[in-house]
Amino acid sequence: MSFRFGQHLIKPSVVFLKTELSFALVNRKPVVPGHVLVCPLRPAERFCDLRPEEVADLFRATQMVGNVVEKHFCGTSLTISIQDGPEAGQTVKHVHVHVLPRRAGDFSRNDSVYDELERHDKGEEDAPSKWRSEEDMAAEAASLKKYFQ
Ligand code: AMW
Repeated sequence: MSFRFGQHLIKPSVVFLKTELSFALVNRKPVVPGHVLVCPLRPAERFCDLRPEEVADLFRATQMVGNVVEKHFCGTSLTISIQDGPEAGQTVKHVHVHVLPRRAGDFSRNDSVYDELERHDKGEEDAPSKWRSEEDMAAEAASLKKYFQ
């Protein structure tokens, strides 16, 4: 069974967590190592479209995923971000929480992470040649899945 992520159909091999109402997948174009996405199973477009139980499940899943990617990628902090609507930089019309492990010095200007989030999946930056291979993504998902077993 594949997962819907806006216009994309996501293979189960790149999904590393499924809860009652949410799922988490690895990113084909991560801004930093371990940059993953947490989404509601129901393809709602905007954060305000989520039901209270979906918000609760999404944020509990985000908390668990944050703990895991921070540990697995040897981070010491997290950037957690939602681009909610096109003017906020949202390209995939399905609510998703970006979770990025952070370390000292990973960006020379700390908040440049937000510029990168804005840029990384638009225009030339989103060329298929810049995406990770499915094998690479599936291997990362398999490593992350182990934390939830
Ligand atoms: W948005 O700009 O809509 O806040 O973020 C979309 C995110 O989804 C980006 O990080 C992008 O790299 C990622 N992405 C888009 N399509 C896929 C896909 N098929 N598999 C994995 N990640 C994807």
